Amino acid sequence: MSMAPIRLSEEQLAAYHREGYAVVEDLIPPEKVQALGERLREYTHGGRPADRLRIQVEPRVQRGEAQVEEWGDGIRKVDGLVEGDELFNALGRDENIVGIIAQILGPDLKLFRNSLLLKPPQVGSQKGMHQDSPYWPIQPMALCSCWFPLDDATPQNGCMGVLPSGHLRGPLPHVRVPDDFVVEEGHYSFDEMLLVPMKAGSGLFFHSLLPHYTAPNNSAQWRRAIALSYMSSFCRHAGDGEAPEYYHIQGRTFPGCVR
Ligand SMILES: O=C(O)CCC(=O)C(=O)O
Repeated sequence: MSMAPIRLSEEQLAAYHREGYAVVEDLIPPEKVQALGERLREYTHGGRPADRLRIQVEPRVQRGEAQVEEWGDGIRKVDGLVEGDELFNALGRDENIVGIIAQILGPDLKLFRNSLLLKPPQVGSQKGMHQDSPYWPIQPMALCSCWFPLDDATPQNGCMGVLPSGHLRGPLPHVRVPDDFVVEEGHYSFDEMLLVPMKAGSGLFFHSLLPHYTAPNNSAQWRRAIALSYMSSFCRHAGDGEAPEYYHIQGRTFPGCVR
């Protein structure tokens, strides 16, 4: 039995453009969430070679300021699974995710990044308030990420917090602080932040200029999430050095635009 594709309603699409984000419940079915979590654990806790992945360990664990039982329990971020793993590859091309992204960005799409963002119990650190585009060498600054948790994301274990409509302020000044790169103080207030608790498998689609934040995980529960960030093939690479070849998802590519 084929299921009807999941898409944003007209109201949800209008809300995305107005607020900078949209939540889609039950985007990824539970059995797929479970399979992704199991596959992830094979990379982080043994069973599959992780040497081709880009792995970031929690800075406090790295510095010996926090202890974990196993190496995999201190991992903060894993990049590059869509390119090398067939399960994650299929996820990057998921009909529902890509269909919704195409509603937002149009049909010609490339993948900018794919990351597993892990907040292990007790040691998962905060991600300070930031916009993604100031980190990224892509113009115009209008990418869209699909972020979804593999565990229920709660205020206690580090669910997303967003500044609704903050993408309309354009790029805000960012400053380096220890272990992070965040919106400069005075350009927002935490009072404006809306927490977005989500069930595992629900998806948050958000604009690359939407300021967002996640708290440290002081709970006993994992908070694992996957972020897939897409761009229109009309975007340009605006960084230093040679432009990388970005993963092609669907549609046309254009001369002078991202390869
Ligand atoms: O998952 C997190 O804790 C932070 C995610 C984030 O900042 C992002 O996906 O841009």
